[in-house]
Amino acid sequence: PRTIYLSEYRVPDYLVDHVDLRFELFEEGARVHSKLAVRRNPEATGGPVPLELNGDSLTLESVHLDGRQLTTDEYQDKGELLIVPAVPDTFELQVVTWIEPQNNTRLEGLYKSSGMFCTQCEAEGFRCITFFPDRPDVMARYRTRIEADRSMYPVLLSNGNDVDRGVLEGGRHFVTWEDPFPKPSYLFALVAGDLVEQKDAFTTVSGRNIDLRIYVEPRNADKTDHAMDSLKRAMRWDEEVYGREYDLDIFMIVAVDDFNMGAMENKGLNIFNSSCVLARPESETDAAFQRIESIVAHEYFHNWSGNRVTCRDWFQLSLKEGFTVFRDSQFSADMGSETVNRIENVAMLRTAQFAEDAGPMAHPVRPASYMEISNFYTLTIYEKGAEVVGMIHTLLGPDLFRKGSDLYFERHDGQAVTTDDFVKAMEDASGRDLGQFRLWYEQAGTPVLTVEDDYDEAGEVYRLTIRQSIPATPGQSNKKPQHIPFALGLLDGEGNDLPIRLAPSEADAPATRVLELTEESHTFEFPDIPERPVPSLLRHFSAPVRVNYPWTRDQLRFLMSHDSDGFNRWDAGQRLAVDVIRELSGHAETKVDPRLIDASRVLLTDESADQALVAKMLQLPGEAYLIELTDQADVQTIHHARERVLKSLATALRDELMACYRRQQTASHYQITPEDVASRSLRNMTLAWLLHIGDEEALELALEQFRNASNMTDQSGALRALANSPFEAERRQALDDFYQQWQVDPQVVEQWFAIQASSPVSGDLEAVRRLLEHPAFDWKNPNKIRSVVGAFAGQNLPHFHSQDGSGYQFLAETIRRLDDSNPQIAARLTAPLTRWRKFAHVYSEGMHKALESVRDKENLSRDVYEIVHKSLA
Ligand code: B3K
Ligand code: ZN
Repeated sequence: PRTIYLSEYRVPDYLVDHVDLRFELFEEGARVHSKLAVRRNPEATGGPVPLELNGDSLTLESVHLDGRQLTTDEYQDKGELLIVPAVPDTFELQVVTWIEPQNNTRLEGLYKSSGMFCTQCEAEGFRCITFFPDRPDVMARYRTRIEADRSMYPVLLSNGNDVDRGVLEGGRHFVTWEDPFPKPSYLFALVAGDLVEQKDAFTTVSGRNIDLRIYVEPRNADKTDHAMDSLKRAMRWDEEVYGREYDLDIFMIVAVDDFNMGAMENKGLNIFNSSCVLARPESETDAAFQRIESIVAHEYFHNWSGNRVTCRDWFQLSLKEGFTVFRDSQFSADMGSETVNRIENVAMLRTAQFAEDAGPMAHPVRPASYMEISNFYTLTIYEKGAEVVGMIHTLLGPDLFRKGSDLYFERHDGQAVTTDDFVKAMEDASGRDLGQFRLWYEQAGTPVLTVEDDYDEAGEVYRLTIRQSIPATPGQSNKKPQHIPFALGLLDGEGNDLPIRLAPSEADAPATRVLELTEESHTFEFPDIPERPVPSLLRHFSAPVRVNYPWTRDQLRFLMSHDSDGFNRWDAGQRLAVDVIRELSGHAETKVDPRLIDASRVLLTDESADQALVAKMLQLPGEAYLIELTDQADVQTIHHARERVLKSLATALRDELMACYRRQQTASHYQITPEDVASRSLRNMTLAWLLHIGDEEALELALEQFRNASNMTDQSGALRALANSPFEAERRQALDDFYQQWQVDPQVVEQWFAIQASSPVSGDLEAVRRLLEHPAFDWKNPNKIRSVVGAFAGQNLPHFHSQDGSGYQFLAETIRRLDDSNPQIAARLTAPLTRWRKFAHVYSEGMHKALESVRDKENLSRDVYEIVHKSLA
């Protein structure tokens, strides 16, 4: 496969102003008639060039130019390219193609999911529908007529407003849609199916009335309320916080079961993976409710950050994704608990994005090259990209940031632009120089900050020296220092914030001060500090960096209870736990530091503390994070050390855990307030700890909770605790009962798969292989694959990293099997193997072998090829 470089970017030779599509949908395939109004791009240089259109898996039936059918020697059909050598400056091109959606297992372009037709065009799926300049800087107005059997496909949807409909011969009908906004082809969408709709309405700030509709299969009709409420909240929020109003008269969401990712922001017609939109309390967990709220908002926010202003080319992907993730995190923080949201985002970033940034697939937020763009929908583009936007927000402050985003939307409305254009708008609106800041987009790798301090008692001056270094990443060895906002607090002996001055007697000294690091090393002096303070570093995780500072365990405990920054309270607890787990690793005699037990006791018993934060603080750092912090990681040793800490805590705090469990009473009416979510999470956590140590009384409580739960958070929490407990008979029974109860609901069956596949107790490799044979498993459904294979490789680390290499071989087999049918999913599953260099030899050898066996498959897809070859390089 060929590598594509950002430096090769050229403006398109031809532009398309208008696209007229007609789809004839049948069971044996679909005929696509396309009529393009094309003109030479005035910005393109050089003489006339051939017209080149992208295509993929298309059967070409005919080509007409300005109404005249071209003979086969007037064009070249090269499969991936349709070339018409001689074209005038302005013309109309008509192309008819035949495609087979019913055989499309890649789930890109037009395909079928449980009997309905649907599309996925980002990034390069439109070329699987018809020949087209399939690149985001070609923006056109679309008119789409869909024709299909009337009884099988009563609902026919596309982007924009529906302008015409009627009945055709042979039991068929049609609907025509017109989208007034020019858009890139990746935002095109079509849906045809037998769906029910939930209707609602929204009045915009300027008084326009918008029709809201969610389309689902009839069996899911009772699962749309939460998405609809989330949508209305998101629409209001975007008006209030960003001044963004919705622009079409109708906004539609469709749920489909077979989908490669979470959801897609097609103009006016968002298509969602069922698991990211459908929920009711009985069958979905709090986590699902929260995920749905944030994804519905994310896709909605794309209407401005992505659709109205889109990407010039796919290297700019973070322009829309980083900014939109930043926006949806702000929204979630406003809807729930700010601190808890920050903790969850950072935990994910530090576990998974830092790992990506330190591995063979590391790339800048704006990559310089790729082979397959689908591989670049990464944590770096999304989450690190959001952190980069967040740092601009921190540096500018909320008001100037808003001025910047207003300017960005106004200046670039209707355009396809670059991350640089975004930064420029922020600079122009604020007057700040973000020149050095741009390195965040260009340099890969996670900066490491090393912090040293000293205190001058006589002069009452506290000094902080911060050094930054950025590790080498593939293709980038010598990095320049970056511009890093570093939020600092200083605590006195009582735990109060000291005012932080940069000059003596500075007035209005803040309690949290954002220092700006621009050099390799910076020394800051803080006067008027009457005693040696405890530093609270990188408050609110003000930059996506690693921080090294020699905290003592007493300092960490002190920060856990006193830091005014909730995020750093949590972080101090994590650092203490990491330190204790590491101390135990490979040392069977070492006892768990009583300070960790005491700290946990305080958390468990302090009813006045913010319970949402408490629930987070009590969770031990995950195995994946512990691995990420370790060179030459020994997974089994890490797993056992963490287990030992967990068991010591559960044993020592048995009564407190029981009391905490019994104290949690949520309102009988299910709500997803931060308080209720925290309460359910504490219940499930205390239960899990107690079952982990085989507590008989807790077993009774778990069984009761499992049987009598009125919502899925409680029921699956109990099931998860049982599935990870030593009570074999009860655990099997509960798993069987759960399946019997929920087998009609595929989303719950996915949870049932994942609970087992991710469980070190219930999910050894043999059990996981049995799940693949289960009648509910389906190799064509990405959610099922993720809930078994993904959960095993991503969360069941002791079994996946079995030292005999069987887990790796299993994953390699799965990837080889999926590579032909669904390369995107196969490539995603490859991620856990790519980091083989991170592990001790007993592991890395097996991972390497597994990668080689994938590499040696014939006709490897471009998706998997890129990842495997970069990982082995
Ligand atoms: N933009 C889509 C992701 C498309 C992935 C294509 N392989 C969803 C989102 O980020 O909103
Ligand atoms: Zn997105």
